[in-house]
Amino acid sequence: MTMRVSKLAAAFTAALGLTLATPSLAQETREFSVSTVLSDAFPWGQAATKWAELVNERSEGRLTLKVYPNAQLVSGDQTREFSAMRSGLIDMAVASTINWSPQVPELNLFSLPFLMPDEAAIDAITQGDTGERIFAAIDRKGIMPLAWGENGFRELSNSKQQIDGPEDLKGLKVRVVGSPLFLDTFNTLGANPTQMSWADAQPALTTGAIDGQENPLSVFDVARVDQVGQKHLTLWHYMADPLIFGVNKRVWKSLPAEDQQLLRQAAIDAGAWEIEKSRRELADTLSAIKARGVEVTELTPEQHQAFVDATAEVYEKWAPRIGTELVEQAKAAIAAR
Ligand code: X2X
Repeated sequence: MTMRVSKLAAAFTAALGLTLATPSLAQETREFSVSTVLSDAFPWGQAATKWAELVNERSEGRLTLKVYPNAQLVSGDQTREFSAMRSGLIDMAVASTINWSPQVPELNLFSLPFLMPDEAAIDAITQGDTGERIFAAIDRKGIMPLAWGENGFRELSNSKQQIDGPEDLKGLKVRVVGSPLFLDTFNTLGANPTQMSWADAQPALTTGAIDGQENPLSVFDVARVDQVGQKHLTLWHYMADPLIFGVNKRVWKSLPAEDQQLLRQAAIDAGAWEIEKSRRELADTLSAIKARGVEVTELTPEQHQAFVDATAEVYEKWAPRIGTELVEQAKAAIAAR
């Protein structure tokens, strides 16, 4: 008898399980847009593609992330991406801290010149309490941040001459993007910075309207920046822009908890994969650039220090805007790395 009851109960549970499972099996498939500035020819775009692949695989085809590269969802205007995402024009993004820094002042932390001397310093910020605090700031501004990736240390190129000291930058027309912090950094160095999108930068380099630009080695290499006259490259590692995987809040709230978890874990895995890959590829990328005849300048500790000294005043102006406490916390995390 007892046996029968438990069999019955098992059958009942199975039936219940089936009815519970049926709606989720029949659950509609959903597609979301993902904005990036660089395509999957670059590590950045590859991070987004990886995220999309993992989400598709792990949701068994139920969730699709469609990647729109070249900032096309904001007509190339990459510093509008955050606002477009917040307003719902874009569902998700894998974005550079630089491009969101006009709307999230805390993200200017990464743009402070010579704050992070090496990759371990980036990790000390992103993988610790400082990173959590930055994610909380993004969250407060209306985007759900899920994971970190990496664009990389940004190196300086130009068409005019070798640069190994601040005096070499005098009057040089350098393209920058993001918040006004970049104008301050390059003005302080005596350069003549001009803000423009990446879409506009490439023709401007070709025509010689600008003399120089700064971007990670992977971008210099894949976009073939040497072919538009940028023959001098200085490895000054003055800053690095992490990537952030983020989701519009309404989209986020519309997802059941298990799908939120799936999206988050896939972003963390895609980010870790991309960070490892782009760091591993750096040495080969540099060799390829040198092999194409680009003059690559490495700085001596003294030359490096001259740049650090020349940009010190950027901290005075920007630390209060970023949050003095946040800057101090980041410095402490870097010192303890
Ligand atoms: O515009 C740039 O320089 C780029 C591609 O690196 C960013 O989107 C920050």
